[in-house]
Amino acid sequence: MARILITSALPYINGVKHLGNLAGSMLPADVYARAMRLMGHEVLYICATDEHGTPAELAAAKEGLKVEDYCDKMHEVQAQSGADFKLSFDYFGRSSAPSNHKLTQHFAEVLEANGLIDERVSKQVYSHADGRYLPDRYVEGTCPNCGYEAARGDQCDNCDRLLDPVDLIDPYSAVSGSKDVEIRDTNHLYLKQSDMADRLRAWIDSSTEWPSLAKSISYKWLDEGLQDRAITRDLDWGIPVMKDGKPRPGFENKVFYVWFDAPIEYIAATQDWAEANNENWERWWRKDKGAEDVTYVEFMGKDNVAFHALSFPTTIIGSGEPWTLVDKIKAFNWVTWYDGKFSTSNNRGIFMDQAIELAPSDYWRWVLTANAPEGSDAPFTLEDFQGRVNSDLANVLGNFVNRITKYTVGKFDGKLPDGGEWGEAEDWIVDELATRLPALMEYYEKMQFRKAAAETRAIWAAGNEYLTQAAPWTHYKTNVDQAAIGTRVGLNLVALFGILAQPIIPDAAAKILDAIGVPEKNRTWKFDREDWKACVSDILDALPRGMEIKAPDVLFTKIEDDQVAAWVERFGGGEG
Ligand code: B3M
Ligand code: ZN
Repeated sequence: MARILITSALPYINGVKHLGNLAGSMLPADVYARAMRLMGHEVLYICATDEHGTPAELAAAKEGLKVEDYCDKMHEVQAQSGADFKLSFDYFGRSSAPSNHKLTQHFAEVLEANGLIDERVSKQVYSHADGRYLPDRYVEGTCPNCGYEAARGDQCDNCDRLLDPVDLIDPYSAVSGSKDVEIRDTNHLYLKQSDMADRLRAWIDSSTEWPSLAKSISYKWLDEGLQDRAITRDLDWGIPVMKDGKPRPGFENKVFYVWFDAPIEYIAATQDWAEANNENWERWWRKDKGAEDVTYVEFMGKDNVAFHALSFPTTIIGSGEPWTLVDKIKAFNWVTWYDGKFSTSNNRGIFMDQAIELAPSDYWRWVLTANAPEGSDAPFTLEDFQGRVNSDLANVLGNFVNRITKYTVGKFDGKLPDGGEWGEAEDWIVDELATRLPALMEYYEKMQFRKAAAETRAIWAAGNEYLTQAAPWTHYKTNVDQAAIGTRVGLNLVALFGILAQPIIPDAAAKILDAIGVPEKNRTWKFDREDWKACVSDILDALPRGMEIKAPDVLFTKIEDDQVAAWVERFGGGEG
């Protein structure tokens, strides 16, 4: 049994997330957390809202709210979305929490003591009209890299290049729109990432378990030459910059940069989890206090890799303290809305709060996992959504479960039948499962989610094939025993399908397992991996003969063409 710490990138506070955000960090982290728990590992899955920085301030201003109030409100909204999508966080924290203030200030202090932070004069955009400096997203202008005209000061949405506001061509204030801006000198703290480049490269070289996307992005950054980064900003909202327990002189109107404090929140949220649950956070995060055997896995979209593979490790390693360092980074490409971007302003794409009104969370979870943007960007289309729900869930899984449970209720009095001889069809399904089940376990362990979903579906399809071969319904009149074994194995397959479906479609899985009456303790994935054939044979005869089973209520409702048409109308479709 291992101990696995899982974090997913912290969703920005500035609005409900769209399906692409969900698919590229929180959902796969949840699926992984659930799978690892089923395997019997001790799992801690931590997430939080990312509440600082210009996105929060801008969004609050737009709603006419004080930023604190805006964050209170949106934290609740996001926590609700997480619950609606059955994201099984052990704790969903807030980066504005006092614990994160304290810890962020602590890291800054030790990094400075270790010579990894220094104070430098830096160039900032100052707006006369607004009477203030304009950090990050407070400035917009033309991207120096690709020429996109509405690039934000921190990053270009068109080419994804990270930017410094002073690099923008024709900058203007995002607050007032004013072009009356100038570049002024002001002091900021810098994290000396360049000093750490060699150590980071050696560490990444030795980190053999990172999936390829995160690794290749990290090397790209290292090869381009790691830059030192300013970790403070001219803002009011955020974590104050201190020195010897007092506001740092010259930094009274500055706070830490959101990207400095956000990853530290992974630790601070664990502290808050421990506090709330009478648990011990150090055994997850301090190698000197019991965390030496923790495997730490981070989930995120590809634009977050640099911060997690280089900046945050600079904080962790540079502190010289025995903190847990990430072991595996699982990064994702983008989910696109048809062949373009999700966009709130252009009304393209579906957001989490809307999605949950249209269809149950399992439907979205299934499609977004089966179509996870792993090898490349993956388009989401409503037509594909309909196709996968109707075919994979309703036809392949739902029909199987319905057919065999209803048959049992009708022909065997709702009891798991005894009798019958093991035959060719049973040998066939044992062989099939004895290769597919270990493959499925491996896909989960390697965090290959598309393959895990495809294998799950293939196992359901094999069940259908088994029923075709065993055909209990045709044997019933002439040979009840023959019908009995087909039905019995079929019901055991239903139980297995429910057990295997839990990480991706937890609600439907629970419905199936409840109907079959599988007790909680038997829903795990503690398979005997030494001998898969024996293990599978046991699985197919696991339910006690004579036990009472029910047919579950309708598991999946098919999505009709006119529903899809209405959704396309509302959310935009392929034409955009
Ligand atoms: N909030 C960026 C994002 O949502 C950021 C992630 C922080 S993870 C520490 O893409
Ligand atoms: Zn650009």
